[in-house]
Amino acid sequence: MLKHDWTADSVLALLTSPWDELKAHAIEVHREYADSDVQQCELLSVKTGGCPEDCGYCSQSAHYKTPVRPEPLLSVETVAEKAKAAKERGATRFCLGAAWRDIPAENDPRFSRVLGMIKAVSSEGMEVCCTLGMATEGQLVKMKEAGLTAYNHNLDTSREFYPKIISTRTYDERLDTLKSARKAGVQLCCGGILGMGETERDRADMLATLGQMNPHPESVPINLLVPIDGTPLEEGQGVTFEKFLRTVATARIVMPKSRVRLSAGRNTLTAEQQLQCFEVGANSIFVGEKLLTADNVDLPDDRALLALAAEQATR
Ligand code: SAM
Ligand code: DTB
Ligand code: SF4
Repeated sequence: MLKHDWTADSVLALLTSPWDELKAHAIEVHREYADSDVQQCELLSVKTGGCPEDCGYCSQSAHYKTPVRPEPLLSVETVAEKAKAAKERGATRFCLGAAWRDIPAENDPRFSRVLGMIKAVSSEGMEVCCTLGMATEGQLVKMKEAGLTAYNHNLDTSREFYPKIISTRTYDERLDTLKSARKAGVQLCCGGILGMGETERDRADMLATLGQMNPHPESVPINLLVPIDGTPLEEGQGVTFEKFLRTVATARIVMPKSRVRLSAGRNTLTAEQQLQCFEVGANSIFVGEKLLTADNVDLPDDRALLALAAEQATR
């Protein structure tokens, strides 16, 4: 059943319930409501580095000295080529990311170029997702007209923990962009990061905030912190696999129909661990050698993994 009255307490109760119960509940919801295939998405950084925001985990923030070198906005042609190659590799969704605080104004040539990129990806017959920072309803309407499927804008963590990670924008600004995307008729892709030193309650609070959205975000990326040299989170607090798996299972129960996506940090999990995630509710991954700036999983490994996942789903 789809519910939108989740509280941090009710989600925390699920998250900390005995594993056998949580697992059985998540599998039941997954079988009844969720798509059983594993969606393959590919990412492309269309504008890298030099970002004015101070997100404490990010390789692209201009506030920290990280190994990433800034690169200007890619051309529409380059994006079209990369999208075509991703499709040939089996991806059905292509996500464009930019290290911007907000999208350039509608009369800025860079905005027109972004619209060109969206049209190019959409004409390949792939779902198009963008993650370009804060956006207004007007911009999102234009992007929707160009073929945008979804806008990614993560809550990252709980409202309480958020200011310990980011100081240059507020949780409410995040929620405003998400509301604008909904009003523009664009699907939401919204999730967070585990392993930043947050508590179990922070994770429950974030899932409750997502679960209160009506409708729920169509997709929910669950990232494991990729520690980046030079950032405040370079040491990385980490999270145990057990807690990660519990979060995936709980996300499935809270948002029965959403795509729950294993996102950054998947290369730190074994194939066996990823299959456990698929069993309790994950049904999407990022494929391809790179995420935005960090390494991802090698293609042959993912081909083998997806074959095992398909076999597991028929059992
Ligand atoms: N600048 C845009 C924004 O912040 O909305 C879009 C790009 S940003 C890189 C997209 C998301 O990637 C972040 O919200 C965060 O959840 C995730 N992310 C970024 N760096 C990460 C890292 N080192 N480890 C895990 N997730 C990360
Ligand atoms: C999301 O939640 N994870 C993706 C996507 N949305 C844009 C990005 C992960 C970025 C990982 C770090 C990097 O590549 O720099
Ligand atoms: Fe900029 Fe996005 Fe990185 Fe934050 S997460 S520093 S907004 S690119």
